[in-house]
Amino acid sequence: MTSPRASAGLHHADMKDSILHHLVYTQGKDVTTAHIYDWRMAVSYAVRDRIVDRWFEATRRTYAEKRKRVYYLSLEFLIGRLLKDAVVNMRLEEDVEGALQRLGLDWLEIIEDEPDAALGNGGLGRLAACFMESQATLGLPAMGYGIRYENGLFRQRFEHGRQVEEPEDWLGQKHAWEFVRPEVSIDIGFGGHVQEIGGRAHWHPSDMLIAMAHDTPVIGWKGRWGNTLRLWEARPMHGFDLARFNRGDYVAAAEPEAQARTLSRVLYPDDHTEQGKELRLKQEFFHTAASLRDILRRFESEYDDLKLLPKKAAIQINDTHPAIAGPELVRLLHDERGMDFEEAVGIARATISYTNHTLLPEALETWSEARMGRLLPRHMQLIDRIDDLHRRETGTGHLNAHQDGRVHMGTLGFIMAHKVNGVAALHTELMKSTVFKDLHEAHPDRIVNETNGVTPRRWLLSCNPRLAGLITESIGEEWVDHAEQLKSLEPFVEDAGWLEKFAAAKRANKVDLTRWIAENMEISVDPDSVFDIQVKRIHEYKRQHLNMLETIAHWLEIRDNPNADWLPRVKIFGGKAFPNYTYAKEMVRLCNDIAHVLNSDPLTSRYLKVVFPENYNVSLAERLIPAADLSEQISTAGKEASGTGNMKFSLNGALTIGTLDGANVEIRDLVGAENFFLFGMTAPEVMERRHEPGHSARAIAEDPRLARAIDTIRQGRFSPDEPGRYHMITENLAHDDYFMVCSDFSDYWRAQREVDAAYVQPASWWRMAALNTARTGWFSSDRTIRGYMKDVWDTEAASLVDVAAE
Ligand code: 26V
Repeated sequence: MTSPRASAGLHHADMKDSILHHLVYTQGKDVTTAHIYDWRMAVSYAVRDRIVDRWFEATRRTYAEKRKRVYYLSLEFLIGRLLKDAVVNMRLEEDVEGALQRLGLDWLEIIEDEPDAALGNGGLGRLAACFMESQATLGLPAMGYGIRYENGLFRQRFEHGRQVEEPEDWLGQKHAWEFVRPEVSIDIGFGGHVQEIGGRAHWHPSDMLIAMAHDTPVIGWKGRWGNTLRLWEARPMHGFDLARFNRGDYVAAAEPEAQARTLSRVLYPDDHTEQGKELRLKQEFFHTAASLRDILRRFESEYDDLKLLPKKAAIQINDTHPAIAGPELVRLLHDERGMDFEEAVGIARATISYTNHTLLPEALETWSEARMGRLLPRHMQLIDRIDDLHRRETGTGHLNAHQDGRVHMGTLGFIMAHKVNGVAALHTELMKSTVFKDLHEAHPDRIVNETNGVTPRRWLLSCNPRLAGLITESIGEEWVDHAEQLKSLEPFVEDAGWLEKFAAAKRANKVDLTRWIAENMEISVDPDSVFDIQVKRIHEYKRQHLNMLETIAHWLEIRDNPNADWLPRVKIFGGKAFPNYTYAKEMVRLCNDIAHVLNSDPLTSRYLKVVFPENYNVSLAERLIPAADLSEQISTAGKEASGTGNMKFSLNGALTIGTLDGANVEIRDLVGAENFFLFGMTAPEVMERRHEPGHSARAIAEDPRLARAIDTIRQGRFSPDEPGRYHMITENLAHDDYFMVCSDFSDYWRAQREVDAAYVQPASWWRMAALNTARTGWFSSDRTIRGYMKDVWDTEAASLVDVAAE
C-alpha cells in the first residue's frame, strides 16, 4: 500500500507521462516548440485514454444484456467545451492539475483554448446535450444522432453597436474528442422517381451521397457509464472527377464534392424566416435517414424479428426537425423489408416519440408538397397513405399532415408517435388546448409532460466550484447525482454563519466576473451591485426590450435625483439575434447604444451600468450564471415553452424576476412564491388582452415612466447622430405590441423595486437565494430522463460499471 499522498503523486506522474507521450507521439511536437493548442490536445488525449475502456465496457454490457436502447435524434447538440466536463466527470481534476503544475502549464488557459462546439442555436440544442450527459450518468444505454456541422452557430461581433456575424470554425483545428468511423458510411438518396413493380414501390433516387459517422464518447458522472454521440458528415458518393480534371475542367471536377459537403456545412439558425429552404429539408432527411439505417442495422445484427423493434429501440425526435423519421421508417419496413403497410406504421409508431419545443406559429415547420414531392417522392406518397390510415383509425377528416398543399411536420410527428411531449407543465397544457387540440381529442393519452432539466454536473459542480464546495462540505457529495438531496440544505438557511459562506461564494464569483468584464470590455463594475442578468437568444417574445425600457426609466429617475442613495445595479445582457430577424437586430443595437450612453454618464454610472458582452455561448453562460443575483425570465406568458436558463440561475442561487411562463411556473411552485419576484399577465390574460384594441397606447398613457422611456428613445437620446434609428421599435411598441411589453411594464417596474427593497436586507436576501439552490434539485435532467424512461421509452438503466473494482 502506498500512502494517499504518494499515490496522488503517482497519479500526477502517470498523467504527466501520458500528456508528454501524446505531445510527442500524437501531436508530433517537442516540449520546446509546443503551442498551447498542442498541450491542450495532449491533455485531451490523455484524459480520453482514461474514458475509452469505460465506454467500451458500457457498450459490451448493452449487447450482452440485450438491453433496449434509446436513440435521441436531434439536428442540434449544443455541447460546448468537453475537456473540463470529461475531467470533472472522471474526477481527474487533481491528477490533471497536478500534472500541469509539474509541466509549468496553466489549467485555466488550457481549458479556454478549446473552441466552444456550438452545434445548436439555444435551449433545444443545449437540452439535447444535458440529456446525453444524464443518460450516461444514469447508465441508460442510449445514443445521440446529429450532424457534424463544419460551421456551428455564427460568432457574434459588435461593430458600432450593430451585430455582425462571422463563421464559427470550430473544426479549423482537429477535434480531440471524436473518432472517425469510415466503415460506418451510409448511402443516402434524394429526388428521382418511384416505380411500382408487382404491387411494390421502388424508389430510384437521382442524387446520392454518403453519411459518414464520427463518434464522441459521452461519459457520465464518476465514469460509471459511457454513451456515444454519433454525428454524420456528408461526403460525395463519387469524389473528384478525374476525367473532367484531365480535360482541364478543374472547377467542375471538384463540383460533386463541394455539393455534397454543403449538406453538413452549416447549422441553420433558428430563424423562422429561413423556413422553406431546400438545403434544410435535405439536412433533415440526410440526418434522419442515416440514423434510422444505422439503428436498423444494429437491431438486425442482434434480432431477426422486426416486430421486436419497439421492445428494443426507442427513437425520440427532438422537435419536428427529424419528423420525416415516421415515413422513412415505414419505407424501410414496408418497401425494403416487405412488411405489411399497416403493421409497419404500427411498429414505427410504437418505436417513435416526439417532443414539441415551441407553439410559436411561425416556428412550426411546414414544407410545400411540391418541394417535398421533388426531393422525397416516395415519402410524399407514404405521407398520404399514413394520413389515409389515420383518417380510418380515428374516423376524422381534418387531421391530415398533408393539408392545403403543405406537409405539416408537427401533425406528421404527432400521428407517427406513440407519445408526444411538451417540455413544461404549462406548455403541455397549452399544446392540448391550442395547437394540438383536435389531435389531442382524437388521442387523449398521447400527450404527456416531461419538464426540462439541466445537468447539475456542468451547471453547478463544474461551473460554480465555490458553491458546489460549500454544498458538499454541508451535506456530502451525493447531491451531484441525486440532486433532490439539495433539499437537505434547507436547515442551513437558518444559520447566519452558513448564509455568510453562501454569500461569500456568490461575491467571489461576482469578483471574478468583474475582473473578466474589466479585462475584456474595459468597463468597470462594482461587485457589490446587484448583478441582474438576461442571457438567451434575442427575440421579441423574450422581451429584452422590456428590460431595456425599465433600465432607461430607472436611469431617468436616478438622473432626476442623482444624490439619493441608489442601490447600484449592473444589467448584463447576452445573446444572438438571428441574421435575418431585423427587429431582434435592432434590439441588439439599441441595447449597445443604451450601454454606451449610460456607462459614460457621470451622474449615474456609479449606480447603473449596462454590460452586453459579444458572442454569448455555453462557456460564457458558465461564467455568468454563477455570478448572478437576479435572473430575468420575462417572456410574454404562453410563449416560452420551458426555458432552461431559468433553472440554471435558480440552482446557482439567483432569484428570479419572471412571468408565469414555461418552467417559471414550476420554479416558483418549488422555491415558494415568497422567494420569486412574480409580475405580469398570465397566459389567458394575454390572450384576452390581445383582443382589446389600443392596449399598448392605453398602457403608455397610464404609466408616465413608460411614456418617458419610449420618448427618450424616440428623441434619439441613444442615437444622437440618427434620432429616428429606433423608429421600428418605438412605433411597434406604441401601436401594435403583440408581445405586451407596454401592458406588462408597470408591474415589471413594481417587481424590480421589490428586488431593490429585498436586496438591501442581506440576511433575508441570502436566505431566499439559498432556498432557490436548496429547492431546485428537481430540475436536474436526471429527473427528466427518468420521466422519459418511465412515461415514454419504457426502459430501464443497466447496472453501472463498478469503478471501485478496477
Ligand atoms: C426551429 C427552426 C426552424 C427554422 C430552421 C432552424 C430551426 C431551429 C430550431 C427551431 C426550433 C426552436 C424551438 C426551440 O428552440 N425551443 C426551445 O426549446 C427549449 C428546450 O425545450 C425550451 O426551453 C425553450 O423554451 C424553447 O423556446
